[in-house]
Amino acid sequence: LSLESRLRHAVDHEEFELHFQPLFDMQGLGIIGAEALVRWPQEDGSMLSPGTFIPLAEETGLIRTMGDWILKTAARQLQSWHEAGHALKMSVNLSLKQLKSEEDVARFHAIVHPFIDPSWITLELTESMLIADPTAIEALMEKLNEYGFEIAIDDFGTGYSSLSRLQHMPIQTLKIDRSFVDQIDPAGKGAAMVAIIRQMAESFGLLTVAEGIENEVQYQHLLEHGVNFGQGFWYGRPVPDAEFRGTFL
Ligand code: G
Ligand code: G
Ligand code: MN
Ligand code: NA
Repeated sequence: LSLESRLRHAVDHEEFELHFQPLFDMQGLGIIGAEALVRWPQEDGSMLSPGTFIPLAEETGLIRTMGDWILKTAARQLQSWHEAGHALKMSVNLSLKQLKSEEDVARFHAIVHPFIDPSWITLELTESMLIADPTAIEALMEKLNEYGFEIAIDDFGTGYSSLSRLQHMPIQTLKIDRSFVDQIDPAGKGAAMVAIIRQMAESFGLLTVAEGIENEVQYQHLLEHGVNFGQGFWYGRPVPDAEFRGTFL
C-alpha cells in the first residue's frame, strides 16, 4: 500500500495520537501550557513523526480532516486537564491549507467551544505562511482573534516576513526558532538574534517563546534577555497524556 492510501485510511479511522510538550514560564519555572504534536502509530509498534507525513497530508488535502481531529482532540484534552484543576494553555500547529476562508475559522470555533473556551488555545502559524498572501491571512487571523483564539508565529526568524506588516498583524506571540537557541553561546551570533527578536517583540507588544532549549546555559541566557516562555528537551520532551500528567502536573 502506498503511503498516501495508508494515510487516507488512518485519517478515516482517526489512527493518530497527540503528544504534549510542556511550555514553561521562564521567570517562575512553572508550567503554563503544552504544545500538541501529532504522531502516527504504526502496526509494528513504531511511531511516525509528523515530518514524514504532514507534507503528504498537505499535498493531498488530508491535512484538513486530520487537522480538525487534532484540534478537537487537543481541546478535549485541555478540558480534561482543566477539570483536574490545571489551568493550562494549549498550542496547536496549523498548516496553511487548513486556513483558507472564514468558514474554516467558524468551524475551528465550533470544534473547540464545546470543550474549552478558545482563548485557552494558541494556534501556531509558521512565518512562511504569512508570505504568499499576507492580506488574506491577516483577515483570517483577525477572525481567529475575534473568536478568542490566540496566534503565535512559529519558527520565527527563518521566514522573511515583512517587519512592517508584522508590526500590525493580529498576533500575540513570537516563537524564536530553535536554530537561534541552538547557537547560544554567550559570544555567538545566536545570542544576537535572540536579543534582536526579543526587542522587536517588545516594541510590537508581543510575547516571546524560545523553542528547543536543551541546556541550562541556553535557559540562563534566554532568561537574561527577557524571553517570556520556554520549551525544549531540557524542560521536557513531547509525551502522551498519561506521562505528561505524571511528569509535569
Ligand atoms: O514533533 P516533530 O518534531 O516531529 O514535528 C515536526 C514538525 O511537524 C514540526 O514543524 C511541527 O510543527 C509539525 N507538526 C507537529 N504536529 C503538527 C500538527 O498537529 N499539525 C501540523 N500542521 N503540523 C504539526
Ligand atoms: O516546528 P515546531 O516548532 O512546531 O516543531 C516542534 C518540534 O520540535 C517538536 O516535534 C519537537 O519534537 C521538537 N523539539 C522540541 N523541543 C526540542 C529540543 O529541545 N530539541 C530539539 N532538537 N527538538 C525539539
Ligand atoms: Mn510549533
Ligand atoms: Na518551530
